[in-house]
Amino acid sequence: MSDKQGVYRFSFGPWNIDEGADPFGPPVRQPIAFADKARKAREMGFHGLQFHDDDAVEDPDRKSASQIENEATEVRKILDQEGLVPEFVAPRLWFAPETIDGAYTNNDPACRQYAIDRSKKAVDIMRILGAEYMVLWLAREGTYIRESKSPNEQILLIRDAINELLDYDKDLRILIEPKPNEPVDSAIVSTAGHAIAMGYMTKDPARVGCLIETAHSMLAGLDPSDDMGFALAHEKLWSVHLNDQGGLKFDQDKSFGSYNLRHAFNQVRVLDEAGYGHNGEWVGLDVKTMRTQKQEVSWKHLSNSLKTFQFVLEKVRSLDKSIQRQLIQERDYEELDRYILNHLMGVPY
Ligand code: GLO
Ligand code: MG
Repeated sequence: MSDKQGVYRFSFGPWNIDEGADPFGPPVRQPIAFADKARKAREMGFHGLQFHDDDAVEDPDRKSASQIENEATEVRKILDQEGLVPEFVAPRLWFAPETIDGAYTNNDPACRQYAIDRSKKAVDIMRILGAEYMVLWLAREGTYIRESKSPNEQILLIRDAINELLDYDKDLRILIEPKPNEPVDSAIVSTAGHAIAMGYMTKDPARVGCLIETAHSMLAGLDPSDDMGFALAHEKLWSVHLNDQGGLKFDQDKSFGSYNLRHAFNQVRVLDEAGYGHNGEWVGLDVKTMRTQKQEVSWKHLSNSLKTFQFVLEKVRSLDKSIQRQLIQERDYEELDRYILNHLMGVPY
């Protein structure tokens, strides 16, 4: 455990202010221009933005290198104007027809090649934007039925693809964002353990870390603060996606702390006690606008999540460690539970 407290820079992605479409209904809000989202980000107190490759350059598959350069340069100008930093670029490897049955693990070698070429374009975009690293959310690497792919082969194909990207850019750092399911029934790199082990299999483990998202840990039936602790112990927690989730259902991406404040408290406690952020690690949010929200207030889940983080951080730092230590020593965990609940509720202890 570090004796430093954490230092925090916050980010979100343009997809986190969305139009409200879901699998059962169409959009209910108008799209908001990127420049307006960037301005809002600054006004709300964020320090950076996250990107998919096509958040910066629309449909990069159809663009020449110079078109990519021009479009990404425009985005960079907007970021500079707002004083925002691009945190990462993630190749969108789950949209194109070539990725229907997976990207790096597709059974068709031509589709696998598409995924690698697309990822290299994402690296190029990352460099033009000046983003700090690449995030790999391996959305369609997995199966709908087990007999369609070999699990060990999938792992080796992902390793080979990552190795190729590490060769493509000698300074590239990749963060794997694990998720156990959705969109596929069963993802092959499903937990923090899988993501970190995957990194160790590559040719340069020092350049591969992970990003833990609250909801993804919960969908795996795990406690996000434990996953964060696991990654911290490996010195691999290079970013987080904070949000919340009401149990084992679809990926809800609710505002941070909105379902379970104690979960939120423990995630921030684990980060803060480890001195998170001193090596430049970001606190990213990956939260979705409620479909019911009106256009002009469609960013409140972001400012709410930020406020909750600050509130919970204050609770983490004002926890009386001597009481905590004493109750641990007495092994009176019922009393420790009481103390924590009183502390969170603002009731005198
Ligand atoms: C979806 C993921 C997704 C990623 C984003 C960046 O469940 O959380 O939002 O975080 O595509 O890789
Ligand atoms: Mg995420």
